[in-house]
Amino acid sequence: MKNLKLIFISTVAVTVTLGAILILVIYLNATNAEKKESPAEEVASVNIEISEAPTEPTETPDEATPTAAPTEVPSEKTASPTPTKKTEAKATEVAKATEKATEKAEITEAAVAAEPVAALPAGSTPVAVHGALKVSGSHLTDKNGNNFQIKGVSTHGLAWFPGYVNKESFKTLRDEWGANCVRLAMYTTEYGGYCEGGADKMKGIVDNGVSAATELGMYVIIDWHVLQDKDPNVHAKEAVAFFSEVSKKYAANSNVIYEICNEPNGDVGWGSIKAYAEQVIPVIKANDPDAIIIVGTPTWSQEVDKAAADPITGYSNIMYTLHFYAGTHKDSLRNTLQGAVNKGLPVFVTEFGTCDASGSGGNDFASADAWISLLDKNGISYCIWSLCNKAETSALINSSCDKTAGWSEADLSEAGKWYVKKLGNNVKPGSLNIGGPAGNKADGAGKEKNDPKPGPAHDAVKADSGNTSITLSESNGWNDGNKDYHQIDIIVKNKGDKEIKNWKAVIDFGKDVEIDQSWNGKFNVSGSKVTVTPADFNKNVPAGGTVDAGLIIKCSGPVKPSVTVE
Ligand code: IDC
Repeated sequence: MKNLKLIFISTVAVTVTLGAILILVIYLNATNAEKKESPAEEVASVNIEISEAPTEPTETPDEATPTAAPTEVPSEKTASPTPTKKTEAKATEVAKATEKATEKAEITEAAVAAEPVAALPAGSTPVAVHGALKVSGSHLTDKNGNNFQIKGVSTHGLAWFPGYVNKESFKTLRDEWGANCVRLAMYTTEYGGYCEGGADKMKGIVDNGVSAATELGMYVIIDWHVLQDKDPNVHAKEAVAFFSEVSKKYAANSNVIYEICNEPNGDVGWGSIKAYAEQVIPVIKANDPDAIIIVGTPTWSQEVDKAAADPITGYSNIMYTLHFYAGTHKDSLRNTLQGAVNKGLPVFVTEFGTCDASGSGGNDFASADAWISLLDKNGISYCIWSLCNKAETSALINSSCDKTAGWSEADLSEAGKWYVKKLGNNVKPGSLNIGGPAGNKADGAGKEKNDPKPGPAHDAVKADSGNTSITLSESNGWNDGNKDYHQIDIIVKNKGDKEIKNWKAVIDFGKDVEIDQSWNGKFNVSGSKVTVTPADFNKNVPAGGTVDAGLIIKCSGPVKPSVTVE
């Protein structure tokens, strides 16, 4: 009897337990189903609103304007991304969509955020720990299958600023800034670019960059920097040959990533870009089947939605480019990005700036912060533009600083300081080389050794008199069909320990020149000579201090200036 009672009680207990488990399983399934469905609903609503934000090339102002001067490049680029009336009218909706997108990112993507570089064991390197990367869903994972985010720095055009492509430079980025990658921006055209006779020189600089990054265990992106040529198909043949060569050469380097067209623009649509990519990708894959390849998108790499609607199939490890300049591109483009990521598109922000799309103008750090938090939440990799000391807002190094490595905080531009702080986890406060060893001087052996001086560029020239030292360097050069333009940066340095009360430089260009623009000084031209005296505000140079001035001259052909200090 006792036994029977026991059996009965046990049976009831087992039945009740099984029932409870069954109810629990049904409940959990239902909850999961809801979880899976809700993002889809949100994606749909986000997409509807995104479609109102026009980024169509057809709505851009005239793009045929020749880019005679660097100041004109910006206007062309700013033109397209500037919100049109239609976008403004939809601003509230777009803002709402972004809120939704961001909320969603918090819910579904929070786990994506990658391990900071700071977590690396002492003495190790990013590549030693993370090895060959893979594309997994919309982001990268490392050799251990963990989410991984590249946070890197793009060089400026390799032809303009080759002095920063060296091990010391990259080491500072790795150890003091916390960057794990360098992007080598190799312009295809402009300034003696790869397709304008610069192929051998460019390959040499790329090789320096890849070797330096490899020795330091950093990732490195080889960027085929399509810009003025607009349509990557224009130089598809050269691209195929180039990528075939480099992918063979670096097949064993697990740190090399290929970016096959920086920013298609003009009226080239996704279909043509895809067709171009489908020529280049198999060539790289034949040498390096697991290579990560990043493909640009229409309208200066903004239309990732087009790629999301029609991605490249049949290959692993393909990613798509989105570029933003925080002063120009805001909620509308952030929405486009989130929409594409929600559809599972692997996006890589290989280039962004904190200022406007011209690379200059003011910084918009509030917008830049919003961008970075969106990228971090989604585990999207990024590189900032650009590692140089050009007198433009996007340059990360102050134009008065000629070091190519070991920068102190004071050597960094506002954008440079912001980025180093952004990489925050990685850089301990004060670990920047403040007052530490000087890097390679841009006017010294360090730079000249690496500087192949393509196109109209010339060596930095320098003259001293007493404690005044004046350095000239050509930071930009272009041709408008009739004349050659040369942008010459002038740095006046007081090497002494007493204030200098006045200064004067005489530059001889060796041929007749005209002045197109000038800044921070008074300029007098006579034949081949330009006399530079201070503006009213920069006559006095404090002990150890510098003054920046500069000019753009017009003439025919290259120039080889010399300078004397008077
Ligand atoms: C800019 C440089 C500037 C140079 C110009 C033309 O900052 O010094 O004169 O190119 O070559 C991009 C491009 C990038 C641009 C940058 C800023 O990828 O090459 O660099 N930008 O205009 N896309 C959007 C902005």
